[in-house]
Amino acid sequence: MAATLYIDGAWKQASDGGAHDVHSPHDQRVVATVSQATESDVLDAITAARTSFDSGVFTSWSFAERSALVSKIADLLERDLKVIAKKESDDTGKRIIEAEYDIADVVATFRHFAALGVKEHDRKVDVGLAHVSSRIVHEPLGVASLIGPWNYPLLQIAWKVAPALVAGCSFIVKPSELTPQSAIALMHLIEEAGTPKGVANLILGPGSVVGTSLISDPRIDMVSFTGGLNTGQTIMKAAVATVKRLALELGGKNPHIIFADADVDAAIDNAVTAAFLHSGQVCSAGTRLIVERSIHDRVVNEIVRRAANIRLGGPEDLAAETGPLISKSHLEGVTRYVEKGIAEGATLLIGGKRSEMPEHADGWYFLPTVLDNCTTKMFCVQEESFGPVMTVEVFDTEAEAIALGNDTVFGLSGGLWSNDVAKAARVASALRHGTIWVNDFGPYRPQAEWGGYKQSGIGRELGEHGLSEYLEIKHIWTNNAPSKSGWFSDDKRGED
Ligand code: TXE
Repeated sequence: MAATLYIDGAWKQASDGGAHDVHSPHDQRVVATVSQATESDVLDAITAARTSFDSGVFTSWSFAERSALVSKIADLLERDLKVIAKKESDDTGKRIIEAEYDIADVVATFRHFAALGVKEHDRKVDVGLAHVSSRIVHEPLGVASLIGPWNYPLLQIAWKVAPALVAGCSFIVKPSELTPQSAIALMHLIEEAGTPKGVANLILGPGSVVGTSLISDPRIDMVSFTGGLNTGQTIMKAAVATVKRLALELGGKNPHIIFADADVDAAIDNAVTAAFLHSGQVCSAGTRLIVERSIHDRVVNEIVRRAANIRLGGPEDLAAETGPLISKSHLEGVTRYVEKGIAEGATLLIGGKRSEMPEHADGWYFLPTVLDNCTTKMFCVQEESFGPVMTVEVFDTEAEAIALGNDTVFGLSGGLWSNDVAKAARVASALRHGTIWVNDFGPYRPQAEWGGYKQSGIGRELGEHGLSEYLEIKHIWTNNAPSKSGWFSDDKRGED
């Protein structure tokens, strides 16, 4: 087995020789066997990151030099795009074409941060005193743990690694144990591009085994995490003792509002995509449909017809439109979620169970599902299933649509459809979510900030703010005509 941990500039096996198999969600075959780090490997990785940071080996590079490195990694990613996409498709079960789109987005992320790095970050401050020069400078934050999920494995890691490199941080990457292969490939490219030893480190294994030190060790300055709410809460608790900076992206339950005055055909088509793309395993999936009562039947009947036609299939199935769920336990969780919705009074219109097609027998395929007659207090409306399950609620007034759209502890994203420009602007402003799409659902660009209100997380990735997360801000005040402060008396009385 190849050595797959990357610690202090060297590829290593786990210190106890431990390894685990990665299984395809499509047919359960073993697609890779990778090292599973021990606690002592994790501590070695933290030591390497801390030592490299404190030595100045990378922080001494200018922003322009680090941007050039990130740009070079983008070139290497582009060179290896198909190979990496195949690995990601093996791990996630998603179609190769989708994985290729994702790796193209990874390249775009690296290019965005490389371009941002060469912009001027520091600034002069006019403090109103001729003899004082005052400057705000930006410095690398320190050592970061970068922990990623399994739905968009390399993309979510890229949103963290690219800005961390531009900023000059040292870091430890930990991808999901279910999808480690693309992170291993990225680490090879980071090495090939000439990153100094110890700056980038890779730890593999389940969070419950290798995560504790990554989120609590005092030598870690920051944890950037994308994953479930419960894990996010665990990370916040662990970060308290040493007041670590946190960047958390914890998913959402995203409202998708259709007004009767919208282009309803376009809205329906986008609603199908929003809910069922990647079988709903998308943090910004539009799985909570909120539709004006007068068009409910037209919209829902058409969505159900479309859902029935969605073709499920594995990586190599050219006719497939979406793939399996990530694991058996996730499939079981989504099944229970639908059962609970029905028990609470929702009406199952389609799906609600595992695919029974013979070609899906070995995979974790769940049918596109629509639950109608939902109300806001139901578990299935409030909680994220992270599967292909759309819930439907109705409204009569604009105020009701806004209230429903905001009746959630999450706040990652939301969409609305209306041809009334003023109404669309009012609703977009009233919805408390980090991204709002008007007459659209789903697109994002690395140039625009991404992140959540409320329990969807803390901080923002991408955009300009996505780099700021990895920087400290320092104010340097220089008095060019030093003089006494004169605050306390320098009277010599009492010295005799
Ligand atoms: O995520 P976890 P899971 C949501 C989605 C899903 C649920 C649970 O609703 O059903 O989360 O998914 C690492 N210390 N999202 O259980 O456990 C873990 O190894 C340090 C939303 O797969 O949060 C993995 O690398 N690390 C989401 C990462 O955290 C720990 C994407 C995510 O795993 C750890 C995925 C610990 N104690 C799921 N425990 C999104 N926001 O896009 C786990 N990890």
